[in-house]
Amino acid sequence: MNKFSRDFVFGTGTSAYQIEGAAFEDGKTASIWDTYCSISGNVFRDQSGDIACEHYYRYKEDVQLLKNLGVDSYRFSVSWPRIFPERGEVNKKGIKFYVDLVDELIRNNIKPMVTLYHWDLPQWAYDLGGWLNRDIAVWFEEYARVMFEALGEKVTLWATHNEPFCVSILGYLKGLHAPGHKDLKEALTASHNIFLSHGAAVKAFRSFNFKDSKIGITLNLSPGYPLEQTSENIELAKRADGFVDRWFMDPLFKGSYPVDMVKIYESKIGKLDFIKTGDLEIITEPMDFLGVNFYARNMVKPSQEGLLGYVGVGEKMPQTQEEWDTYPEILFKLLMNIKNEYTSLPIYITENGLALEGYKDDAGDDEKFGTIITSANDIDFVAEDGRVHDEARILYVYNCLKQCLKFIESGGELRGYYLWSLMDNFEWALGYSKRFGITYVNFETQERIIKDSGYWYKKVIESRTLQPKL
Ligand code: IFM
Repeated sequence: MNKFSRDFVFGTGTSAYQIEGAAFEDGKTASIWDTYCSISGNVFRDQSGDIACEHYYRYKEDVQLLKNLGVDSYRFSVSWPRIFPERGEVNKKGIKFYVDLVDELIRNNIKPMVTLYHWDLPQWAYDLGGWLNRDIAVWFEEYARVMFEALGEKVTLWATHNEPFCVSILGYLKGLHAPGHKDLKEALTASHNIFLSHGAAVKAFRSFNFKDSKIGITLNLSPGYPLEQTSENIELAKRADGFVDRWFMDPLFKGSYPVDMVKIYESKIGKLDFIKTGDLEIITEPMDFLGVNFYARNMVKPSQEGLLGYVGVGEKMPQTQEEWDTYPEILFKLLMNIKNEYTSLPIYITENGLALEGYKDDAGDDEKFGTIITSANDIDFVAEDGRVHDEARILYVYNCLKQCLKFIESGGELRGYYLWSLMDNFEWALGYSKRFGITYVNFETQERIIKDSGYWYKKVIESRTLQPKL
C-alpha cells in the first residue's frame, strides 16, 4: 500500500509560547517560560518568545499559509496565562483570540486541534507550587472547562497535555526547561500531578456531552535500545524505556506505574508517597485517542555518570541538529508496541519533524547550546533563488510517513499525522538556533517563505501518495 486514504488527517502543529509573541498583551501575565527566559544563561543567546513569530497579530496570514499548504487540520495550543492571568480571574480578551483563530480556521475548512497545556504554566500557578501542588488538578480543570465552554465542538480534537515527560523530567529533574529544577522526587511528583489534571479535564469534558469532538493526550515516545547486544545493555535499554516511555504510558493505560521503575526510584528517593489511593482511577479516565510525538530513539550504553546507570549515545546514527538519534524505522515498531501492549484507541502522530541549523554564522561555536554545522545541507537558509532547499527534512518525513503507511497496512488505527512545525519558531532553551518549520521565518522582518519541504508536503496531501523528493 502506498496511498493514504482521503479521510487520513494531514496537519501541522505549533504551540502558543513558541509562535504567538505578544507576551504581555491584552491582559496576559507571565508564564514560567517568560520568567525562565528573563534569566541570563538559561536560553541560547538569552533569546525569548516575547516576539517569536508574532502569530498573535498575524494569525489570519498564518491561516492562509495553512490553506496554501492544503492541510486538513492545524494543531495549536492555548496559553493558560492568557485565559487566567491570575488565579480565578478569566480574561475575555484572551479567550477572544482563540475564538477568532478557530473561526478563521473553520472558515478556511481547516479542522482545529487544541492542546491545553504546552508548557507555559502561569507564573501565579508556579508561585502556588506549580506541578508540585496537587491542587493544580483543580486549577487545570477550571481552565479546561472555560476553554471547552468557549470553543466546544468547533474543535475536533482536544489534547489535555503535550509531552508530560518534558514538563516533568526536563523541567524538574534535568533543569533544562522552565522552571529549571533538578530533583528526581519533584519530577515524579510533577508527572503524577500532570496525570491527575489530565484525568480531571477528561472527566470535565465528558460533562459537556459533545458529539463531534474527541479528547486525548500527547506523549513523546522514544523507545530504549541497547548499543550492544549484551544482557547488561539490554537491561539498561529496558530501564531507559521505563524512564521515558513506560512511566508515562502505564498509568494511563494499565492503571499502574511500572514495578521495575518504582523499585529503582524508591531506592533513590524513598516511598513515592505522592501517589494516593484512588489516584490511578482518576488518571485512567477513558480517552478517545492517543497522540504520539516521535522524533528519535533512545540508544543507551552503561555508564555510572547517568542517574540510572546508563547514558544516551547517538554518535553512530544520522542526527538532526538537535543531536537526536533519528531513526524512522523505529516508528513502526513503536506503533505496533502501543497496539499490542497498551491500547486499541485511534492514534494520531501529533508531532514529527526535523531540526536544521538556524544560523549561517558562528552559532555552532556557542559553548552551551551550539552544535557543529557539518554541511551546507544542515542549515536552513534562503538560497539565491529565494527558496529554502531542505532536502534532509523531506527525506526524514518521507521515511517516517512510510512507517505510518506500514502500520496502517498492518491493521493499525492511525488516523492522522501532524508535521512539526508549521513554521520556524522559538525552540525552547535552544532559542532560534534550530529551525523545525516547513515554512521559513525571517525573524527580522517576519516574512514567511514556504520551504521545499512545505511544497513537498502539499503534494503528499493532495495526492495522498509518497515520493522521496519534491
Ligand atoms: O518544539 C518542540 C515542541 O514544543 C515539543 N515537542 C518537540 C518539539 C521539538 O523539540
